[in-house]
Amino acid sequence: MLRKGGNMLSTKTSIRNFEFDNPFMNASGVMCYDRNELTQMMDSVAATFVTKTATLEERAGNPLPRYKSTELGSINSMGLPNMGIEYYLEFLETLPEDMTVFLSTTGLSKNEIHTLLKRIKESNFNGLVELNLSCPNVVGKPQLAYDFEATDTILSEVFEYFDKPLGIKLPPYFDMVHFDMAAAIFNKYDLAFVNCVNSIGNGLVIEDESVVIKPKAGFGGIGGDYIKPTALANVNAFYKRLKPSIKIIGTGGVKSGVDAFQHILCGATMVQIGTALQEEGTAIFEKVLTELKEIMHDKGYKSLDDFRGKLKVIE
Ligand code: HRO
Repeated sequence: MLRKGGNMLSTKTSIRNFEFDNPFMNASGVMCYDRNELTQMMDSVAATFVTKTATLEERAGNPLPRYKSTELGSINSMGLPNMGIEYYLEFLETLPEDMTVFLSTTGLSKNEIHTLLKRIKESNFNGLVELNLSCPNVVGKPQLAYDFEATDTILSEVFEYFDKPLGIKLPPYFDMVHFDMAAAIFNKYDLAFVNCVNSIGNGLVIEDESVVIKPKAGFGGIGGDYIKPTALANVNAFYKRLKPSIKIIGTGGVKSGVDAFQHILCGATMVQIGTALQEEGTAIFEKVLTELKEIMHDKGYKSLDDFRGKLKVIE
């Protein structure tokens, strides 16, 4: 238990000059579709939130059923349902000035990405932008960040004009060579953060001889317990390879203080919760924050810096 008086423990964390009381926020796609859900995020213990990935126009997304929870996590093929960029910009403009939030966005083409980022550049939005390069669920659209040449090209074009803090949402990588190649590209740019990881794309869950979601014959993005080891590996691989100015957001399989502690140990600056937030609602943030503080207290850590990136290896 935490003692009441004299408790000097801090869970503060920061990206660029933005400071957050704790590292917790939703993962884009969960509890962030509209004003109602974003307001629930604001009323929670989470330090900040990210919007659903916004496209230029509103989208209905894929046909239902398109999300299914399982014992070990979830599968989704939402297909980028969102209210459109103007809706989110309008909502974000109503927030108090001292509140820093994340706006997620992506285009269905290179041109759309540029149109969106130019619109955001000209807007009054003054938080952090998360460019989603890894949506696995739009039919006919590959995950951009698996194409290193295309990723390099788009980043080089974006950084010619975009001057607000920008990070990218990455798919999981599974090969050391790919960690090296991706990091070499990201290190060329003034990225504020990379977010590791999006769902593991194109998995298949089967029940009673059948797929469980309708789009793409049942193929969809996998989240939850299934993906924690992959998420931790990606957080740690990029923490070791990226220049220190590029922070890591850890996402994947977080449902307890231990999970969050492990993400931070691997190098995460912020920790996002997706599947567990979908299943348990915003009360998950209070639980996970309390558990994280208890772990820090038991280990004698007073700040996240005391253990961030300090994963031990076996000599
Ligand atoms: O909307 C989705 O289907 C979706 C997106 Cl954009 C994403 O980035 N990751 C995901 O698992 N689902």
